[in-house]
Amino acid sequence: MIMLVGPVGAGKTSLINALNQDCRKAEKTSSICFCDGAIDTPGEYAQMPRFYSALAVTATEAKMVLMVQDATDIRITLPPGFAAMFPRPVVGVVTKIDAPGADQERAKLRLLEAGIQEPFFYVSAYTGAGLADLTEYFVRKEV
Ligand SMILES: Nc1nc2c(ncn2[C@@H]2O[C@H](COP(=O)(O)OP(=O)(O)O)[C@@H](O)[C@H]2O)c(=O)[nH]1
Ligand SMILES: [Mg+2]
Repeated sequence: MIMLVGPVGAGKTSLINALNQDCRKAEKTSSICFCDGAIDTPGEYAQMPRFYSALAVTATEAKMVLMVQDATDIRITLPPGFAAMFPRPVVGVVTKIDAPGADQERAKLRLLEAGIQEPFFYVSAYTGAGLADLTEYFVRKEV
């Protein structure tokens, strides 16, 4: 089981759907959702400190946390050192690498600032780029 964390619109639900080869369009996620072998979380939870404890507790249900960073997002949305809050290994995933304005280096910097270490994964839910690498990593780590 993996848990996905990241701001509103980062591409968490789309990534879960793509990993499951589910072509449904992602609907807005309004509560923590145990679905399709993953824990999906509302973006607001990563953006509002009062929800952090809920995220940390829910992470105990997962074997790994995916911290999702949108490659097109110029804002700093993840708090510094955010990764240290989780009781599970945190892996950085950069989404939307297909999109205009995507900047993988900037996205990587955001993840480093959030306290996440290599390896980072660069994916697109639209084109499927990078999904095989990520899936292989899950298999290797037995999540
Ligand atoms: N270009 C592009 N857009 C994406 C990708 N993944 C998600 N999106 C779009 O980004 C928006 C937010 O996606 P969503 O999965 O709902 O994000 P969430 O709030 O993190 O769950 C939607 O309009 C998606 O269609 C991607 O890989 N490439
Ligand atoms: Mg969502």
